[in-house]
Amino acid sequence: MSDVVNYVTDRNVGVITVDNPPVNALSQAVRQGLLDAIRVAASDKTEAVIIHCAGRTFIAGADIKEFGKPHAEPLLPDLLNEIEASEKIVVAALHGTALGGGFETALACHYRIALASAKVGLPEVKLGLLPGAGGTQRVPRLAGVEAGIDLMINGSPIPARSAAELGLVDRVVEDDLLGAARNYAAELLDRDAPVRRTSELPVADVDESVFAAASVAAGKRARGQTAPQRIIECVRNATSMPFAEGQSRERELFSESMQDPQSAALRHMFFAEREAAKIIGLERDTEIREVKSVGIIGGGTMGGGIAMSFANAGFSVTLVEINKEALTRGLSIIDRNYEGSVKRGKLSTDIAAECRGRIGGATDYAALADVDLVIEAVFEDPDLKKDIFAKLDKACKPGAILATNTSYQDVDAIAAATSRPQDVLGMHFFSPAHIMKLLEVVRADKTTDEVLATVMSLAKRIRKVAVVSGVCYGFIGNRMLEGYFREAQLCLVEGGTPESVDAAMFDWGMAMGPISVADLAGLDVGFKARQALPEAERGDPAANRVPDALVEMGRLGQKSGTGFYRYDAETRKRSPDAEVHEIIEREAAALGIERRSIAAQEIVNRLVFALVNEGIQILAEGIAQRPGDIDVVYVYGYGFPAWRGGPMHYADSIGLSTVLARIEEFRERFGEENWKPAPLLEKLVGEGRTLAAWAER
Ligand code: 3H9
Repeated sequence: MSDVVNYVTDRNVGVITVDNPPVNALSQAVRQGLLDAIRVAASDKTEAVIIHCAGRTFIAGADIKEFGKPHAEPLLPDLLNEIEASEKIVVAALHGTALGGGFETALACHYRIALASAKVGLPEVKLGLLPGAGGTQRVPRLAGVEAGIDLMINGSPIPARSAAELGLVDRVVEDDLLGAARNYAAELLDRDAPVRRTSELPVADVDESVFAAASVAAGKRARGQTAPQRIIECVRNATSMPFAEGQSRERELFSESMQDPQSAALRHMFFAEREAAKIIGLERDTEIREVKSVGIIGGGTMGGGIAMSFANAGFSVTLVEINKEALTRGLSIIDRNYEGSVKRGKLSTDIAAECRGRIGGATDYAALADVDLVIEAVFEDPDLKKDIFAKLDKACKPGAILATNTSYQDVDAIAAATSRPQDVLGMHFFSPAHIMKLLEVVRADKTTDEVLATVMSLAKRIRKVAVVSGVCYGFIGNRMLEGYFREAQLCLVEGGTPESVDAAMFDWGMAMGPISVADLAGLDVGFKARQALPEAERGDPAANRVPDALVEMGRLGQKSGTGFYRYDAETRKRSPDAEVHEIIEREAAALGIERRSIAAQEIVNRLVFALVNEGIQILAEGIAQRPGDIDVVYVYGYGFPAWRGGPMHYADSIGLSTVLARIEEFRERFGEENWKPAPLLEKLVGEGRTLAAWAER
């Protein structure tokens, strides 16, 4: 029938098969193929039709690559309305992930059967969109208003059985989906089941307050985002308008979302995340080493979290500490973390016990003789790290990959402490490592392609989003943070307060303000890192005055109960501290700074443009492969709002000339030391190009 949609008849049943790898996305060809097939089925001798998919999944949604291009007929909502209007029973047979427009296709069918392993969902919200092919109108008719709003605002897929409980799926089977779908169709015909059109079902009444409550909840959960509010409006329409009117309003709001810069940013993130996994210059078929067992050196918070990440993905893990006490302490932190995961409902007791059972301990490197990968996660002491790598070189088998979790140190120097620098690289996890998604993979000078490719594929197995970084102080993320934190501290002494600086960034969309982040990380961490550097490299002294003073007073941040804020011992809730305000004023006076009122916009511009400028420099130096990689680092590792697309996409979206103009203004006001535009930024503005265009070189 077509390359991507096939139609065959089997006695009295017509079977439509979509076959558009990799995920059966609804490209124009698929939509046309489905329309042709349903029209042929309408006029042949069959009595019922099954829609199913070849390959690994049912339709995973609209083809995101077509977004932003002119609409090509047939449009999905029209196609689905025609499927629903069929006079013959249409059964959708679901496997894999039936998502977005794919699940909407299923909802337009009259009955749905699914494999128990299938998941269904409407993830459009994650792309800054709403279900635009009748989903907002059909879901409330099947699952009710509250469950419907929840499904669409949450965006995460749910298992077939949960969908069946909600009324979104009619039958769940363990295997032989197509056989079961044929039997189901036969059964429906036998019992003269009606052509059950979802659009003709009523929507259960709900109190108006449900929508207000959902709107407030979405405002909190998805702070700053527009799509959830549009979804709620659509669902409210489903309760007050006839289907056709609700659907036409859904189309208008879908178009609005598509034009919204938030959706452009989130779609950019979707592709950036997948592109980051690809290493420029590396063959797709680069051989990778088998990794089954992992050794971790250091049982602190970081080492423990890394151990859990691997154990949770089925690897056997050996945690090595310097003595029995330290090992017991390390393993007990892991125990507590697993207990926490069970309490929060993230893992069942059985699964947690199974994962915990994969982690063993040792106090001797001899225990690492046979492991395939070792990750060193001790504190940031370069000599200690080199010493450990020299020992690992002796203890580990040939071919074992040796990785350091350092946040700042020179991975080339660490590799040089071994006789096998080709097997050494950085794996920089983010705390808490069993929860945070980001992994910076630091490619050292001599790291082989095979080792790099192995670690990138491992990252996927432990469900991390990996980004490759070259070697430099702080790699991509922490190096960019330096200017961001510097400006936060300068805004403080120039007239801000911890509260005003944090509020400016939080309201702009950051997960946490920079001052709270510093308190969470521990003020002593930055302090020690500064002390380890020659004085000339410690950064702007004006930016260090207040944090240094706090550390000297024993105010180390959350862990000591006081830092820039005061923390409740039980709840960890923070409150402002007048003493800190006094310290800030005192240090400002000592620096001869006349404090002034600083607007939130100035705070945002100074912090964000410092990030952007350094990011562009990192690109120019080839430390990051592409702008999207930096965006992935910031969204997954540093709480940058995904709906702003990461710092590089954000810079492109507001225009590089605007970014340069602000940086030049700051250079005038605050001096060249801190505000030197990246030469690549100046070049691109001169050429009228974007970072995205530059990346396509
Ligand atoms: C929508 O449906 C709007 C409608 O409501 C209304 C319309 C009017 N399109 O993730 P993977 C590519 S909005 C195009 O690595 P996995 C992906 O880029 C859409 N391409 O695999 C990658 O390509 P490459 C709602 C897509 O097994 C390859 O497929 N749907 C699409 O880890 C493999 O992807 C969604 O938002 C797409 N829709 O996960 C679902 N999806 O190899 C988005 C994937 O060149 N997709 N690709 O890098 C997903 O969540 C995951 O891809 C999925 C598979 C779970 C399906």
